[in-house]
Amino acid sequence: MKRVITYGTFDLFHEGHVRILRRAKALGDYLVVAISSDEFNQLKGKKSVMSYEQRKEVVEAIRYVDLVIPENDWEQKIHDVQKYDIDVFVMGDDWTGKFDFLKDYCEVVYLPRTENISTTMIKEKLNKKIQ
Ligand code: C2G
Repeated sequence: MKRVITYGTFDLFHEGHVRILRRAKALGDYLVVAISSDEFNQLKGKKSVMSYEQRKEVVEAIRYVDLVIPENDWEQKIHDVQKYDIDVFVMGDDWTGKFDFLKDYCEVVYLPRTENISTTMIKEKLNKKIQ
């Protein structure tokens, strides 16, 4: 049983999120997704439209996802990798290099981001429509 983990906000869920989760799951048999709490989002300087509970409900419904846990701080990743017996840590390549310290504990994989979609783009489109 190869176990994979990935982290993110997953606000306004879109195909970029689907594709990273699909590819992460394809690297193993069991996928854990750590979703940023509302408080941690503030720390990240992100204000999500959807609350943690809403984002959790959406991600839990994704066929590739086996378990959703909260991401409360930057420091929990080593603990999570050990607690959930993780073999592979996956992130989009906008994070390349940022989590290489995890290589002492598991495989670290950065996957290409999906082009032309982001939560920010969706918000900008909506704002234009309202104006
Ligand atoms: N992503 C992607 N393609 C996009 C948008 C996002 O592959 N067009 C990926 C990101 O690279 C990330 C995941 O989807 O791996 C979640 O993206 P966000 O919700 O923006 O999460 P982020 O703010 O990057 O949080 O500790 C790590 C952080 O919590 C990551």
